[in-house]
Amino acid sequence: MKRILPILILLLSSCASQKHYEPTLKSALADKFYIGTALSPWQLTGRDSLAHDVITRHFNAIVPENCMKSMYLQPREGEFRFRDADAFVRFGEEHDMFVTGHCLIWHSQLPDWFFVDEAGRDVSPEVLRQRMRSHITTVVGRYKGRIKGWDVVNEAIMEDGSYRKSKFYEILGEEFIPLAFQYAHEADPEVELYYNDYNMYFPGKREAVCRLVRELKARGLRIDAVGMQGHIDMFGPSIEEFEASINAYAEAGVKVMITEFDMSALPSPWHRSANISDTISYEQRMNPYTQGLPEAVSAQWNERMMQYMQLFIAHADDITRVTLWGVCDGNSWRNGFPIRGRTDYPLLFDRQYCPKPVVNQLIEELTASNKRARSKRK
Ligand code: 9MR
Repeated sequence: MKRILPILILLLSSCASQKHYEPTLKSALADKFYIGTALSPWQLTGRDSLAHDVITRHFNAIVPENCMKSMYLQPREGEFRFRDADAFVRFGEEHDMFVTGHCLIWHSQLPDWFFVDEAGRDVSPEVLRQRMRSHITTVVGRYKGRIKGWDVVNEAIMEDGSYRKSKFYEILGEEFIPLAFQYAHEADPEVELYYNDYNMYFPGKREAVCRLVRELKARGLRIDAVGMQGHIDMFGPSIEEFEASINAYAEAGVKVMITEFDMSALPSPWHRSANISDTISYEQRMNPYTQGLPEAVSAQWNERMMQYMQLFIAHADDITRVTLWGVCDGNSWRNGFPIRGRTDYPLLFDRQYCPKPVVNQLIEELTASNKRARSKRK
């Protein structure tokens, strides 16, 4: 009890004044874009009432952080497990949210059996096509009409514009991408389809993704949006770099979604990436803020986050959704990447589930400008 008491006091007293702060993020941004968050199964139960309050008050779009990846949905060939995914979709419906599925075809978090036969050899192109079709048809078909958009292919292109040498690519060549879009569209002709990737502001990747979009469209295949993940940090990318890609994707003829936004507040002296295999070993100096973020760093973080939000708002005609990769700092994957065991501060809500200054600033500014726009119209 001795140890729990301070935590209880902290939680009870935390952001009490802001708890009923109105309006919320989703109402302030209502005429701009959906504002979303990634969820884990335990956040759906409602037992964590603080998280539940933040999720349902501030967000109107959700994406599953892990439970719809192929290793969880189809751990063995033909054996599907939908319990967590079903609960996730139900949660979105109960709270009238825009539900996105993540992700159908990805080289990572994929069950071992997907590419190999019984003897452990690579399967033929034909078998892989059949496995892709069966996975996509079963999963998309199950949530037909309920999931509004799918990340069909995730992270298939490298920063220099070349194709990632995944098993999908090795066995099927570039064709695996159009095939995945085709199968998804056949399974639910109404559902929106997206290509999703990180480091989408790199010029090489940008050109290749624009080429891909144009090619899919030229073949008559459906692609509605490009997802720019946006796992950024305090040192880059610049607003201008990011904006150049928003413009380029929009010009290629699709909507843009910011699909996995978070901004690390920690030292990041490496090449930026969201590639989970790039884990770096722990060093104390790389984890300087275990007791909280110093005022000056927090001010910088909030200012840079505000600049990004303003960028997205300025491009609201092209951007249909901005989704944060998690609800609050304590649950973010970035505490473990690319170095395990750090204390990071990448999201809009802190470890006590309180909104950071940028949230209130955003709500205030949007409310004021919405009011001005309304009185102009009168
Ligand atoms: O946030 C996810 C984390 O919990 C998983 O351990 C990790 C495994 O690869 O995947 C994370 O989410 C990734 C997302 O699905 C695709 N883009 C990069 C994200 C961060 O790695």
